[in-house]
Amino acid sequence: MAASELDRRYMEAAIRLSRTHQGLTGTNPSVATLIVKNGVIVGRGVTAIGGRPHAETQALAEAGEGARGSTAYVTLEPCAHHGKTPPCANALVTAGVTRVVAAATDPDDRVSGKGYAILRAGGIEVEENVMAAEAADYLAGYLIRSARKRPEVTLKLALSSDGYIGRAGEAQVPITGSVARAQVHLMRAESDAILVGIGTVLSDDPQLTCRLPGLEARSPIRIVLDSHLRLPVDSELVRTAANVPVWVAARADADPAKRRALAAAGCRILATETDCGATALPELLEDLAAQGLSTVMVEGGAAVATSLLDENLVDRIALFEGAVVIGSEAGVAGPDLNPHIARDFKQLNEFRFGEDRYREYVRST
Ligand code: AOF
Ligand code: ZN
Repeated sequence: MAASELDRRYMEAAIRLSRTHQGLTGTNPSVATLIVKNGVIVGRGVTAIGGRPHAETQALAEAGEGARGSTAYVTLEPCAHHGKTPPCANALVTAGVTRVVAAATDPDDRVSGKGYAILRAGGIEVEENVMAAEAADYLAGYLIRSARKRPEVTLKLALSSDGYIGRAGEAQVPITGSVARAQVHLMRAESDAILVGIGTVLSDDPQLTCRLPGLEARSPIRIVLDSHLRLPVDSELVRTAANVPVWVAARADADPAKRRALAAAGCRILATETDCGATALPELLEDLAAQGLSTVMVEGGAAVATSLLDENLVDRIALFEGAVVIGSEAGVAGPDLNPHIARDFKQLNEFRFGEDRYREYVRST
């Protein structure tokens, strides 16, 4: 039986469920499973915090005997490998599930089609690629890390209505309102790391944490591109480094005394061969992926954004536009986005957050 409109609606619900652990599952993607029998959801599962147990085993445990004769909706192909637990594909067969509707195929070599093969060999009817694009959007960090050996890079920008990112000589000029700011904090919580250039730290002294009530513990790693270790030891970032990690990418030959001072304050120093400009970025991102990071959100400034765009290292642009007017006398220009958007991106959506306009673009090339 081909996928129906109802199948798509269950899959949509599963994709939304998968979002709840986005950023919390380590190198494992956050995936979800819904087990549906006679129109009733009898089991739900989302990859556990830390990455295990997998979604399917939890959903099957909740469904119990109810899984027999059911349909399972999975946002990623069920695994086929023996990790800490037996393969989810086998668990679905053993539980007596009769139909599996799946969104994305797992690129992991240990799975990649083998999960579907186990299901079919066990007599399960399998529907692949149902809402695959929507699921892939949520799995982007995992899929990009797997295909490109680097994290998914999201460039977050807030522009005034006249197109500026700040006012010269002034720290943290408010450009968007409270609703948009809350959304940015949620995006931080869902990211593995936030990345900024040292210029942004020196001018704004930002915290870059998630300060949404109840989600404070979900602040991501904060990464500063700082070739010459100019990061002040009394900055907000360094003062909070014991609670929320701070990684500093610096030249290997940067001042050893400063290196020791930052390390003593709890920062981790990542060495790069060259200045942290465009040339060091691919290597740095590869290093971050090797250390298990799947998603990085870039929050400033214009130089870092321009380098990443020029190197084709941006996968997603999250563009907030506020009602504020800054004026050309003091306006700090952002990166020149338009040629990049026209050439390499397509618009994914558009919302309003309070008074502010939000548009999201994803790479189309
Ligand atoms: C699933 N369900 O919920 C997730 C899956 O280290 P392990 O044993 O946990 O395996 C990690 C791999 O499992 C990961 O690379 C991906 O292929 C798959 N993720 N699979 O059946 C899940 N999160
Ligand atoms: Zn599994």
